[in-house]
Amino acid sequence: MEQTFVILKPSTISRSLVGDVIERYQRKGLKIAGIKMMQLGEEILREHYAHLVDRPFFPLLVKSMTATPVIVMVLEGKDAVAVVRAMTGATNARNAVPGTIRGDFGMSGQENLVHASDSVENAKIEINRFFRPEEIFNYGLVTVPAIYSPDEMD
Ligand code: IDP
Ligand code: MG
Repeated sequence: MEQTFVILKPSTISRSLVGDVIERYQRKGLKIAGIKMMQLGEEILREHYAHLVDRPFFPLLVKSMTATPVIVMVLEGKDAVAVVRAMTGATNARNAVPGTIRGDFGMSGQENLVHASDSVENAKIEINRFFRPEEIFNYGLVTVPAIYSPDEMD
């Protein structure tokens, strides 16, 4: 099934919301295929946020993303990229719809709790950037037949 990439940002770690955020993904029916804690640095952030390096707020973004370790995850499910993006909410958490992670937990455009891949193509690139192949696990979830109909399980 499709995989997507998520970062629980320092705003999630600092506010002790790790359990609340992960619980949402699990309750939705997404499978955790990979998860680990790591300290990000400027080099990987310049790659990951290449579309933002020339923006005036980029130094603040690096400071924010390196303030504590982060938790990176690979989540798996049907249409996982679009589903997780929808659960994430708008970039500026003040504009994010209630019911989304940013909409329920955040008040900031920068300290917006989570990163989620925005396309299937970028999800593949981001997973490869942050995970080694042996850190991603292929295992069965006994709940799957209750989460999907047989013709949705491809
Ligand atoms: P996204 O996280 O919703 O995909 P992007 O535009 O890819 O949004 O931006 C990446 C991250 O950079 C955002 O999640 C946020 O932390 C930060 N960011 C984006 N735009 C701004 C801004 O205008 N001010 C401060 N931080 C920003
Ligand atoms: Mg983005």
